[in-house]
Amino acid sequence: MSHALIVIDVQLDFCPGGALAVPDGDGIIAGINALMPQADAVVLTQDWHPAGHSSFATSHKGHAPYDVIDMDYGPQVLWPHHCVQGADGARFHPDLQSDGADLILRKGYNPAIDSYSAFFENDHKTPTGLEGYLRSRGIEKLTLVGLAFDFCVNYSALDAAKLEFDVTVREDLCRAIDLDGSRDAARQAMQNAGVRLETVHG
Ligand code: VGL
Ligand code: ZN
Repeated sequence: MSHALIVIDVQLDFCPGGALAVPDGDGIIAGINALMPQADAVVLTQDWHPAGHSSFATSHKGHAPYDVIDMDYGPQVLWPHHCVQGADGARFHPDLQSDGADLILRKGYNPAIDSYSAFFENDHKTPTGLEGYLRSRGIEKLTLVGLAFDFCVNYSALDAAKLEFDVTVREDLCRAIDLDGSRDAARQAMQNAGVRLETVHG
């Protein structure tokens, strides 16, 4: 059974010093690099928003970062400006071995819809194309790592499970934003969906 490593959003804006820094976000990079040679395929995702994206608080008058609003497709957390196409903060962390990637998948480029998941935008309908890529390469088993555990990793893992991939999240190679208990909620949701949460002590 072919196996892919899916590395979610290890970008400068999600690391310490970045616009939407995840605590210790860069602490997982060495461990991720070490997993790359063991995978049949390595996919890196890159959060990639146009300026003025609808997920940015500044695009909604009277709203502040971390407010939650109702969009056509459901509730949406508003974020600080982050991962703007072409900006430094959107680049991969320089320590991430991006040369090891078979595919770099960008997401969140649609101005009107956010895309946490690597498989579908936040309307849960618009595909990114990743499913087709993996299936046409004969991949059935996925290991997910990266940032943030409770948002993009969580959404990606839930979609992957729904698509009937065999999904493991290496929790030790993820870090969480943890907004209002979102970390525990994400763990629960992934467990309920049949996602394997694994921590390797090394
Ligand atoms: C993410 C919030 C906004 C993530 C991306 O990668 O988890 N979180 N955009
Ligand atoms: Zn984003």
